[in-house]
Amino acid sequence: MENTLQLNQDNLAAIGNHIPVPNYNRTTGTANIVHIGVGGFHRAHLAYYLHQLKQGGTATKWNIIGIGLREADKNIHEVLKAQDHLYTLMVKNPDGKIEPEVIGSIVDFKMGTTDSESVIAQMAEANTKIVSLTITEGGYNFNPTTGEFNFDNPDIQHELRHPNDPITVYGFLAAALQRRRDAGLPAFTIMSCDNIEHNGDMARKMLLTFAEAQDQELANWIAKEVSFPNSMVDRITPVTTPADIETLAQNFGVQDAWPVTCEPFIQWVVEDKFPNGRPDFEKVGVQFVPDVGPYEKMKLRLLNAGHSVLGLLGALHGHPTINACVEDELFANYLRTFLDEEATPVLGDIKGINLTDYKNGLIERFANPNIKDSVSRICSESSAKLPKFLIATIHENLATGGSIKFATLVLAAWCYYSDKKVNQNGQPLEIIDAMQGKLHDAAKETANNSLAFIQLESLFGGLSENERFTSCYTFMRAQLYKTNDIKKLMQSQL
Ligand code: CS2
Repeated sequence: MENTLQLNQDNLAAIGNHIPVPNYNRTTGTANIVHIGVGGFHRAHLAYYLHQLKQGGTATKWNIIGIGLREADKNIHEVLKAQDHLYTLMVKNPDGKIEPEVIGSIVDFKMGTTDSESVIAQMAEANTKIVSLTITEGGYNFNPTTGEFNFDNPDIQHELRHPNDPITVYGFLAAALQRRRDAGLPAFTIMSCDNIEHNGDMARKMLLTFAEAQDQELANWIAKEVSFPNSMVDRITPVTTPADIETLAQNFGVQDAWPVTCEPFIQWVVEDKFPNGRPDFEKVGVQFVPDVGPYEKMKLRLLNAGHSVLGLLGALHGHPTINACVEDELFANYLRTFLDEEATPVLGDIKGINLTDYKNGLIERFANPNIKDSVSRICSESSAKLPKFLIATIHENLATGGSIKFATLVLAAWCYYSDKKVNQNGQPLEIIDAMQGKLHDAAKETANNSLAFIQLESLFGGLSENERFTSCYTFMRAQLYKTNDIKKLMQSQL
């Protein structure tokens, strides 16, 4: 398209002739949500919900201030700064239609790595009512099997010794809450938006453990004053590709260095525990419920686990995307059988939800051919995801005598994936995992000891001592290493 317009505040009116743009005043509000972890998911979810409210003329005083605590956040910080914190959300429909919209609810962005004082000050200021988090499963700093805080993390050790020089989310939260307490200000609400069961309870437990090691009185104040609503968050948000940037410029005339793409589906179920106020999110479809536990469990054990099943098996076979996996009939059958025979029986009662409809909906979402969600994104940080998404289901089925073979095969595939680092056709795999080295060494060691991989206790939590599991796993692993044919193995289990 000729006349592409660079996305920024000055061009907003002109861009509005091409695609929808914010119709509200974007100056800093009097009630802020300070958000840590401004990745694609936050920009497709919380920031979008708030944008919708503001478009509708409510929540006028509410704004989001982004925070980056990792070196890697520098990139998005730079991009958003150059665009006056505006970005485009491109909703990709299954029929191929793309609906882009400029989102304006983020109004500022600060980096903790270079400007920790201004991050602490921002969180400590009276206008900050909520601090929200999308720091990923790995960001919570807990041992996946025991659920206990990891004091071995050198960053945590550093900030315990230097409370004025925070690095992790816990150092920043504690420093800011300390200031609020000293200033006689009410605490902010800490709202986790990550894929962790009881995410609010987990954030609370981790922060309190950290604070207790730093300052018992502060820990007591946090325990009494800070609210941590649990929530279930959902919207599939693939990694942005150069092709997305190109499509936005060519087809819609907008030059945005980092748009976000996502599916049309969106869901947020959250506990209504916001003593310091919140926007009227129910007006844009957010569900406030007394207990999100069943919703979280359903989503993590069906959607996220389903993703991991397809991702790891698909990576081995050479399927590049999740939709390519479900277009393959064998993969679609395998996924459905895993969901029905292993994940569903241990879910318990999810009141008011028809699980068959939910699973049908999931498979339709996975099949959206325009989302092109890469298996490498899904497999990234599997060590932080699988214990909660998949391994928990195996443990529960072992306890109840339920089927375990579909999930166990995925663990054998994970061993192969970590060991060989290539797919079964010899093509290199893009592996992103904080535990990559350990996983690789343990997987390699299976040449001598077939159980070496699942003896990584912090991930598998005693599975290697369960005979029913080890005999199933040993068989799957041996078959896979012998045949180099994941589909043959999947087929043989159905
Ligand atoms: C995915 C999630 O990270 C993953 O492996 O399963 O990012 C998933 O797309 C979101 O949780 C959807 O809400």
